Amino acid sequence: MKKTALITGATSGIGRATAHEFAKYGINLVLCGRRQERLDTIQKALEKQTDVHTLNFDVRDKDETFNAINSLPEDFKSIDILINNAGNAHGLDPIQTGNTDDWDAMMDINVKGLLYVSKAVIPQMTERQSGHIINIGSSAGKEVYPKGNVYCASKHAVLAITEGMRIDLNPFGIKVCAINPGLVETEFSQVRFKGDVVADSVYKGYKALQPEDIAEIIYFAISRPTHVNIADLLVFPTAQANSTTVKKNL
Ligand code: NDP
Ligand code: 8X3
Repeated sequence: MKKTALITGATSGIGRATAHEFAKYGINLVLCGRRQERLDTIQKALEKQTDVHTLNFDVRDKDETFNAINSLPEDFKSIDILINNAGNAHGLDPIQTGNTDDWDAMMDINVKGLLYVSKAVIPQMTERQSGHIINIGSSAGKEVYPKGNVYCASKHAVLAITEGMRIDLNPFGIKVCAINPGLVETEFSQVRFKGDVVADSVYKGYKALQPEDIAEIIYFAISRPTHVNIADLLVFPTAQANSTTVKKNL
């Protein structure tokens, strides 16, 4: 029986690469994001390999999130795998000069958005007594770095929520996992620096992780036998030792 995965943030970076990886294995896909034209392009590319449905909603909007997930057609309604990936950083500023709109965006998307999507999907998993939830955290969820304040807080929250989910969903046999990457070359820095040229320098002088590296790890996690749950995984590019130590050849 084919499994169905719902992936948030599937229009770019890690989420899009995960959609491509899962399609190779014939997993049915519910791809989510706000940029419909991108969802359409990815759907068109992957439909040769598997069945794909797209959902356009902003995870910050609770009603939109519930309405979108509740509107899934019969063939896509039963979600076996939830990849909570939508998220981003907004700004890199000391706490004293941080922008409150940036703070709102990070808490609303990375924390509350993840909760809304999970709340919309979990009841069917508890009912079936099966399911697998992968939350994309970050090395920033394990370590705070200068000017990372609120982004790091949002990712620490993702780890706390992951642990809470694993405990509460344990009686139902639902697997819960956090995958925590270090530097991955995606649109992340374009978003964080609002298109500023500084974004171009983030991945220069070393080989950053590629979104496909994380996608392969996500597939590894979801393809373990029933009795194996990868609970928490930290992955860096070889050039990175921690949030502030990156070996660059510039
Ligand atoms: P990208 O910017 O490439 O992708 C972010 C994705 O999130 C997009 O598909 C975007 O879709 C979606 N998204 C953003 N805001 C919203 C929203 N309000 N509602 C719905 N979807 C939204 O970044 P990454 O692929 O790098 O990021 C994916 C995850 O990985 C994030 O949680 C990030 O924190 C985490 N991460 C990234 C690292 C990195 O170095 N790149 C390292 C560690 C963790 P759209 O705009 O179409 O809505
Ligand atoms: C993304 C990695 O180091 O920019 O979560 O916070 S970092």
